Amino acid sequence: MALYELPAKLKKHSLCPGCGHGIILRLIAETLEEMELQDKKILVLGVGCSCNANGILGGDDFQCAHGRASAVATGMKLYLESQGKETCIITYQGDGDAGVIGLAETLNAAYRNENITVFTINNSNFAMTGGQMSWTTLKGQKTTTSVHGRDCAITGNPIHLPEMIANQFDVAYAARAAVCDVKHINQAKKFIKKAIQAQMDKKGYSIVEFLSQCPTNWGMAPVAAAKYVAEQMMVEYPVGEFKVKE
Ligand SMILES: Cc1ncc(C[n+]2csc(CCOP(=O)(O)OP(=O)(O)O)c2C)c(N)n1
Ligand code: SF4
Repeated sequence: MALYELPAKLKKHSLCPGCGHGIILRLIAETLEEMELQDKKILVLGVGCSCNANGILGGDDFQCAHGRASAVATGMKLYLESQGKETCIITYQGDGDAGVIGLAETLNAAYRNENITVFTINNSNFAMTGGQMSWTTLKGQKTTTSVHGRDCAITGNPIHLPEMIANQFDVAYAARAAVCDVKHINQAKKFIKKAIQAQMDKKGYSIVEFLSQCPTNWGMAPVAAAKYVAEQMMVEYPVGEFKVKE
């Protein structure tokens, strides 16, 4: 059965209209189906709006404490492989989860080139808790904890996670995608496939960061939020591949 034809009870979520999470999850579902990995995938979930992924792709999911998905995924991968089970282990985390509270776990897994895939969703804020400033918040961007706009002289500068990992560690794959229009959605799907393929080829750690619209916390309609990704976020966060191990 196609992943996106799962019974209605598995499709329930509480994502806001126009949220990028839904597009990204759809792309992951399609890719897993095309690669015939539905029975091998385990989704390791962070805490945040990303929790909406719980149950909607079918198969096994594991909900972690906030930020700990890379550590949990590492343990799972090593144990299940030691038992002779081929797995496709994917973390699905917000930028706050993977790049702030869980940064140590994320970097340690990348440093060791663990054979897992990390998908992290950059919506430039801590969305689920009400839109607070994150390390990914743009310079000058208003959030509930930077009401006059982010002042980087006080807060430090936005973090560029996939570039940092590609530059520092001997990982298999690192990229950034966006889901604001058809062209970038198609590109995002290609990056998802390459990241998962790297794991299945046992090349090691792969990460894709997705620039993702959050209309609710940005106080924008969905179309304006998609435009904000293309015109503001992509200036700070260029999309593309930063590391592809042959
Ligand atoms: C240890 C811990 N600290 C703080 C929280 C509160 N908390 C829940 S979700 C969240 C923000 C999540 O933001 P992000 O990871 O960017 O995901 P998003 O909601 O934006 O998708 C926070 C701080 C928590 N659940 N556990
Ligand atoms: S608050 Fe933002 S990230 Fe969370 S579901 Fe709504 S639009 Fe999506």
